Amino acid sequence: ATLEHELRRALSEAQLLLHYQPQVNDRGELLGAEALVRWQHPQRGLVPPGEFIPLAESTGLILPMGRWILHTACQQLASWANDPQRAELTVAINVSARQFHHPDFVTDVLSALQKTGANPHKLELELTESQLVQDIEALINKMEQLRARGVRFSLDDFGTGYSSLSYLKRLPLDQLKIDRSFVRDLLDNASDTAIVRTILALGQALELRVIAEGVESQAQRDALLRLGCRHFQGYLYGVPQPAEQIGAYGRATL
Ligand code: G
Ligand code: G
Ligand code: MN
Ligand code: NA
Repeated sequence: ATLEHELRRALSEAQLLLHYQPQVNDRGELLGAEALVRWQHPQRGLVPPGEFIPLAESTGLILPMGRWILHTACQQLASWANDPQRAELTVAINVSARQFHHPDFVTDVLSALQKTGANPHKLELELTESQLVQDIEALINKMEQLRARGVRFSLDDFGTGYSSLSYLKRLPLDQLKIDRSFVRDLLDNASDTAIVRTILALGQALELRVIAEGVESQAQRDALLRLGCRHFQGYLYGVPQPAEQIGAYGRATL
């Protein structure tokens, strides 16, 4: 069977699952998690998204897959809402360009929220710069419709794309995610330090929260903190993991 055929079957036979990666504040308190899709393949084992998301996008399978991801992550939010230990957690979802630009996107998000009873204020949608180069009026309009219900927006992999600053200023965003490529060599690369400092200053000027991705060591975290970063995600705090493990130790400092 071709990979496309297998991917279709993955959807109908419930072989997809979501893992969640912790996001923490400067005190190491768990604030929420980013949902990351995995494919539990009957023969190949756990297939990472880098190996099937591009195919899902080119075949259009990303549409039903994206709806499943939205629904499942919202179900998780609704379930955490009933657990005193996890009630305040947020969930971030990666939205692909094709999914976001589909005419039904806003309706799909609202329907996932309504069907699951998830709190829209706890839902964050991650967009990447490359998907923002389209019709800006239509883009802002979609974002505003969802923001009116409380949904928040993050700009993922920030710094790796090519959005102009004037463009960025117009977008109704809530958060920038510093791409992990800048965090990786932060400790010994002066350019990366300057870039991170600039992104943090930009966040401050535009009143956007900034979270650093790919934080793997305490030294990286300390350097980020000295530069003024207050939110972190990365292996230092946890790999993407099954939902049951998220917050299993309460809001204990990670
Ligand atoms: O988890 P991992 O590092 O392998 O993810 C690789 C890439 O796949 C990342 O760029 C991530 O944004 C993307 N990805 C992971 N989960 C999802 C998802 O649920 N939807 C979309 N559209 N992309 C995802
Ligand atoms: O593109 P996006 O930011 O959505 O992708 C997140 C991806 O980054 C996930 O696939 C996740 O597995 C990976 N990731 C998360 N934390 C770290 C980290 O600390 N180091 C590295 N190298 N990758 C990470
Ligand atoms: Mn992401
Ligand atoms: Na990213």
